[in-house]
Amino acid sequence: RTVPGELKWAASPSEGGWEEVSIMDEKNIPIRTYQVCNVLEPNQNNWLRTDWIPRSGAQRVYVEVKFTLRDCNSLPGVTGTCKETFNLYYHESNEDRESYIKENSFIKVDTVAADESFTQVDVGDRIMKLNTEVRDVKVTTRKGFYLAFQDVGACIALVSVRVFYKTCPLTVRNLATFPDTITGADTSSLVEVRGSCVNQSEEREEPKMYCGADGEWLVPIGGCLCNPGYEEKGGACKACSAGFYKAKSTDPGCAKCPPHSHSLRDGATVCDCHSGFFRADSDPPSMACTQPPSAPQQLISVVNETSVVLEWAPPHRLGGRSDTSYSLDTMGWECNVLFSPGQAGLKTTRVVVSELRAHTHYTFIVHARNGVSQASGAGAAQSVSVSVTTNQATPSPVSFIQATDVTRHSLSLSWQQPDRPNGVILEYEVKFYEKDQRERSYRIMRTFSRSVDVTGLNPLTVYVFHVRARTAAGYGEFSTPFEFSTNSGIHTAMFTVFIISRSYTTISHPPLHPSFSSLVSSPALASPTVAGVKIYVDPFTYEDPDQAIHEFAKEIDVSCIHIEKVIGMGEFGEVCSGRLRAQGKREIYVAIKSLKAGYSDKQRRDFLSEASIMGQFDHPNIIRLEGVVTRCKPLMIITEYMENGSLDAFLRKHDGQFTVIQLVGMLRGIASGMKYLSDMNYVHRDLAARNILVNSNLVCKVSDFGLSRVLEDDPEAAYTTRVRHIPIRWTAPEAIAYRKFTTASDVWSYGIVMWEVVSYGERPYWDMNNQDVIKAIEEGYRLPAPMDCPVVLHQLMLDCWERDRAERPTFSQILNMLDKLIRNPGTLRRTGGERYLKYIPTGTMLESGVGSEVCVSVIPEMCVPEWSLCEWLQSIGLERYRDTLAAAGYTSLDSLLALTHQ
Ligand code: ACK
Repeated sequence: RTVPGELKWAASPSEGGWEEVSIMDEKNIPIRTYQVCNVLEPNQNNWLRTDWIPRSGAQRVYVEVKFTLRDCNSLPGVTGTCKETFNLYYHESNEDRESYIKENSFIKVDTVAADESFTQVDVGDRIMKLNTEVRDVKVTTRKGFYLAFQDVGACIALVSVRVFYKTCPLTVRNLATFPDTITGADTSSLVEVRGSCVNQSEEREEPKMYCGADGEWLVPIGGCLCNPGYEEKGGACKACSAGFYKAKSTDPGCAKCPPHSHSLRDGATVCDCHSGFFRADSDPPSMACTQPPSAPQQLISVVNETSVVLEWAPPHRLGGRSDTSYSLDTMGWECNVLFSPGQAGLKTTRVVVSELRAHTHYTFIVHARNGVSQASGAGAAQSVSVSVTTNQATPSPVSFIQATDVTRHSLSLSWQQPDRPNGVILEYEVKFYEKDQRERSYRIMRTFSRSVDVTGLNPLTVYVFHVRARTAAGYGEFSTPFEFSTNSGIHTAMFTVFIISRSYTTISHPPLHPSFSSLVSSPALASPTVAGVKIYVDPFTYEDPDQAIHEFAKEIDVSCIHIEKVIGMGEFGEVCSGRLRAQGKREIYVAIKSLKAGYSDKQRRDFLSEASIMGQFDHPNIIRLEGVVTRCKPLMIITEYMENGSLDAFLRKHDGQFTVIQLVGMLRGIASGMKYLSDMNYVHRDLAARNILVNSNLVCKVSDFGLSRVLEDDPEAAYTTRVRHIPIRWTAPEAIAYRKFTTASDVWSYGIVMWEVVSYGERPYWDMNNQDVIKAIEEGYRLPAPMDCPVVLHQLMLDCWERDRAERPTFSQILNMLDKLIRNPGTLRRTGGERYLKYIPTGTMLESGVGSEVCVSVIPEMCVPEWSLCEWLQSIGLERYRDTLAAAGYTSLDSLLALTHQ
């Protein structure tokens, strides 16, 4: 169609067959055609052949032919000779050499018929119906090919022949470039193409696609990712701009530099830290730059003979990291010093340093470091130090005993000096007995040297020997037992032998406490009274602790106790549950606290002091002492059994499961117990939910009359144990600041217990650290009302937390207040929050006198009148929403319950 001059395709026959004719098209534009119209003559075989067409890598070519064809029926008298089709042929060849048509070498592609034929050839009023037919043919064997049109007697004009092949066009998919690709030889064949990553990108997975026969790209697989410092934009990888970075090719895009870092140039893979900030090798680039910590704070030391407990608070500045660790150095170094849990890489803020020399001055340095301490250049950790002097201590045990010169009746014993003599050894004590006899009868020998000849032994008998050393500080512990057997040898020796029977002599002293010396004429009088009220006696005023214990606690025969199982760990050893059948009494369940073996005199004293204190009390809300076992080991304290264990754990286990009245019932019990203690002039000092026990009837009882108050008279202990023994969160500020422990400080703690109870065992001040708690209280901060806490209860808590202790209520006032609340449950209506209380049980049983058991779990429930929506909104300070809610159709509390967060 587009060729202006003559095409000069080969034709056969060269005359009378296909002829090149110029005609006008529909738009009267002259075009070239090849025509043939020998419809009247039979046996036509007219060939027309194109010029040689180079294949150009194509494997399948498409031939689009446009032609017109005359309808045979419209031609009179042509029956039998007129045809309405022509045949398309092709022939592959390497060269454009063939000047004539080799019909035999051509292969037929198809017989082409017209979709449309026309009936007239009247040029003046032509109705040309152009047909377009496309055929495709595989050409794979030679460099090019010819096409040929065979006419067998039709009336045709070829108007246009277009030959083409298809490609999948150049494209970028998943950041990989795929080149322009020629389609495959077969209509169903796919050409697999490998893409190449665009600039500044790398292969994620080999990029591949398939080029389909129609020139469509199919099934993209794999792809590329922009390099670090680059991100994808419009199918290309663009550099991250300044202030942004991309660390890994797999990161989704450029991200803003994390805090305390910057990037000045485009294409940053990491942001540089601002000066003074650092990144540890293991820190990801997405992490903020951080700083080393400041020094640990408030390092305190508690010396216990040759051990020191060091405790400190975390640094004020952690530098934005959570990997602070501590290490310890000692000045006045000794190689065998033990650090527990360790000396370096510590996560805890407490270390016990033991096996120090007695009476020696040490300086301990505690360093704080974190992941960037090294990177910060100095490598130096921030540190704080403390100096201590260890106490006098008894010698460590003798660790090895040897027997020589063994005869029938004697042997020679020798041993090494203890590893840590802790002073000048004044003498050694050897204790021995026949193994069969156990310790029922034993002998003791004392000597200044490190050996002794033992005589007067029975022949062929196994003896057990223990040796201990004595310094000015007293006896050390006995060595572990060493067994030796006598034989038939003969030996004589002369040594002093002391035979000691195992019995204790008790010397009675009157109590030493000056305030009681006028009241108590004889220590045999159990508890003093002031104006008819019983007053508690501090067992530590007795010089002999055993006297106090036997005064206030009943000795129980161990055979009456049946231990069943371990229920926990106490300060001094296991706590077990079991049964006690005292003579003439019914069997009861009891809790049994025991003193673990290897205790010191002081531990024994502290352990039994709790029983001496508890034994003086008799109140339904104070844990009842059943008695003690002191005459055989282990020592035991037997108390009533509280099925539900300690209150804090119990509440956490039953979060949200009690009515407000039940909670107030528990608080009432505790207040009642505390009123009794304060009437007895007893200051608890460690009132906290963990020290309240709960029985199966939900009755709460105050327990733990431990050793927190023991240290008061020891000025040194009071100083060093100051922070360690004070439960900061529960303790009144004046007690923390200057150890002013009074009933008013117990009232402060009671307020905290109220908060613990109403919040179902939440930790007061959550995870704030002790120092922050002290600061916050100092600045006037007080714990907010727990969820669903009635306003009146929170107000009572706030009253307990008055800074001026004289302003705090007494336990008697607290008790009256709680009783009032229980009698008028309406005053406990909720203050908002999620749990809406419809039914509040009343507490008729609770009206019985002070000190009676409160059995809150069986209190019947009563329906209280419901609030109006308006009253409720008022109570939570949101009455301004009344009209909005009303306009939306919420007029009752019931309808409001259907509201969701949305
Ligand atoms: O929370 P608990 O179960 O209650 O775990 C501790 C553990 O022993 C160590 O003190 C439990 N416990 C202490 N005294 C008693 C007691 N009288 N009755 C029941 N459990 C007790 C306490």
